[in-house]
Amino acid sequence: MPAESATFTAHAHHATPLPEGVTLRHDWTLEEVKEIHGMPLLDLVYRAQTVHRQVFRDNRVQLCSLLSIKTGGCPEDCAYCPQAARHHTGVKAEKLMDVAEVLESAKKAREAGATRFCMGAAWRSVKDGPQFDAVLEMVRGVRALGMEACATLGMLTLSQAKRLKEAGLTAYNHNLDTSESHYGEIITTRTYADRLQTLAHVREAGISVCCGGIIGLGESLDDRCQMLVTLANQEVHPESVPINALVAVKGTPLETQPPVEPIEMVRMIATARILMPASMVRLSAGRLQMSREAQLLCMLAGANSIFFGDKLLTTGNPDYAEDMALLEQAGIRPLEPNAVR
Ligand code: SAM
Ligand code: DTB
Ligand code: SF4
Repeated sequence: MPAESATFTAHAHHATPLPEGVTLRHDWTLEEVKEIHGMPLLDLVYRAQTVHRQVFRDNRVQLCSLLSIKTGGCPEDCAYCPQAARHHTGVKAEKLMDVAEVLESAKKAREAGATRFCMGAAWRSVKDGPQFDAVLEMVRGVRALGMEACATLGMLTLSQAKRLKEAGLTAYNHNLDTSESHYGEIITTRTYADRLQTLAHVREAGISVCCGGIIGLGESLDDRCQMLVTLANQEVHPESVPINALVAVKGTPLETQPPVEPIEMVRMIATARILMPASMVRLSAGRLQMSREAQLLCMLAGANSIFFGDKLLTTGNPDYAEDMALLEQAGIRPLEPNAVR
């Protein structure tokens, strides 16, 4: 079926049919996933691209902009994170940003071509009160700009998830980060079950789920594949799956981790694309360390979104001009706002 004729929206795959021949499975085994992940690279990329073109229009990548609305001073102990108060990384703890400032930044991102605005807060969990009310205001403001709004604020109760939904939040980002068995090596201040609980609240509130992970934390190939199994075997696939390469920040316990090989990102992205054909797969942190060619290979493997703008939360990202040049050179067009596939 020609991809152009598939006119269902990217965030309501229940209401809208998948193209013929595409089925979503929720019963992947670790063995199967390891086999896919370990295929000869060109076969793997070919299979992922084939799946990709069944579902998505070709040559389209969504541009998302990230903003840290509350930076640093986080009580959690995530070993990779520069914002944990206990790591001495030079990231200073700041207050929650003003609503107006955040919306100014969203407007700039929109003018530069971003269609999704993601707001991150270095919180363990959301507390009801004036700060949460301000975040709800930010969400309304971003939606009023015609952009998709995503937030990542730590753990949420069901009632908080419902309030975010009412404010118009498109998606909530809450990553599993790694496999359940490796989780305790990376974070001790909360459990995998806590993560899954928040994801259930997000799902129940009717917000689209953005959930993925990081490679390069010292995990095994089994851990990487097991994380993908956990993501893909949820009752509904996360609509959005960010794949991050560790940005090893000085002062964190993972500062001496060897850099992730770009080909490992390609394998993760291709496998995620094959397991979750209808989800947005996002080439997230770590692009600064990747060549243009490696980034394009990730897109060939099914990545259809990048963070756009020279900053992630606290670390760097290629600047607008560089990314525009890359997309232009490759003939890739940004997905228009509220895009259909
Ligand atoms: N505090 C909230 C939480 O952890 O759920 C939201 C913000 S937190 C910074 C969002 C995600 O950023 C983490 O789950 C992790 O996947 C990613 N992240 C943080 N530091 C990273 C790093 N150094 N390299 C790659 N990804 C990172
Ligand atoms: C995600 O998976 N990656 C983004 C977003 N979700 C919030 C965060 C990347 C953070 C990289 C480290 C930093 O800039 O502080
Ligand atoms: Fe805090 Fe989130 Fe960083 Fe963990 S990843 S230390 S919860 S900001």
